[in-house]
Amino acid sequence: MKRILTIQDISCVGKCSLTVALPIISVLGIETAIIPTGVLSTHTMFNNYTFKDLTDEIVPITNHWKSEGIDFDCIYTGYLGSIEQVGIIANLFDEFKTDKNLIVVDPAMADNGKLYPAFDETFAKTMAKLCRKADIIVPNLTEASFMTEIEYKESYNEKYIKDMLKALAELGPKISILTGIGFKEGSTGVMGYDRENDEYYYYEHDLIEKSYHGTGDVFSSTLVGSIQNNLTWQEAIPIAADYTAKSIQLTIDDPNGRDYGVNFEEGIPYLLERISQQKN
Ligand code: PXL
Repeated sequence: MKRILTIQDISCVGKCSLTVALPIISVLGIETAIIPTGVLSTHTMFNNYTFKDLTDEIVPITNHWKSEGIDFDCIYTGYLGSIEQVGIIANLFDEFKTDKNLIVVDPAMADNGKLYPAFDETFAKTMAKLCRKADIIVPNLTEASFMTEIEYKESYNEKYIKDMLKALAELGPKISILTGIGFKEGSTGVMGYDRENDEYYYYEHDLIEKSYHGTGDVFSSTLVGSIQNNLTWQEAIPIAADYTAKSIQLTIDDPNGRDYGVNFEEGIPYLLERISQQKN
């Protein structure tokens, strides 16, 4: 069985980061080790959330793992709490990187043109440096624009997106995957760029107008879990995008739905069906 290490916060209520990554990656048949970077009562879109920083735990945890000879097929990071933490994770990548394993960075820090409340532009620049060490990065357009310092645009054409992907590639990752990219009214999609082969891939699907927190984490966790099931990144993108859209639709359809995160749980049978179809 493959083993992923995912490094993100625990938002106790909110359906994002570890409470999304752990169930999704596990259900895809991958052992999921974690480093919780901090514990929050809720995600940061609630008011008055509590936050306990766990930065001091990271190095002792990884030192123990090193002494036990524990290694990982993939290391996947999401929301990280501070600049100091990003630096520690960069060292962790150096220590645990092998010839075979995959490093995936989802620079979860911004959306809709704005940084999340806990971050500033210096944090975004530090996150850009972490991307140098990644095989795959998964930003949305806002995160990409903060990291590349290219102006964020709400309406754009294909050239703007392809230039953004090239600028992301210059940060260092082999593959850059931009989420939430639509060129037509009523549609959205995901565009990826493979720097070594100079190849783009675009997957388009219907846009569901309502947006929720945690959808980026559903997408990235599914992408990572699918790739660890030996799918290519191009095969993994439609599954991750469609499962995210399904989770949004299930949330909208639920008369008792809560709006702080998406109903990825009831979409799990759909996800498993898609993965098994792709593997056959
Ligand atoms: O990736 C979303 C996310 C994760 N963790 C925390 C957040 C958010 C989004 O708001 O606040 C703590």
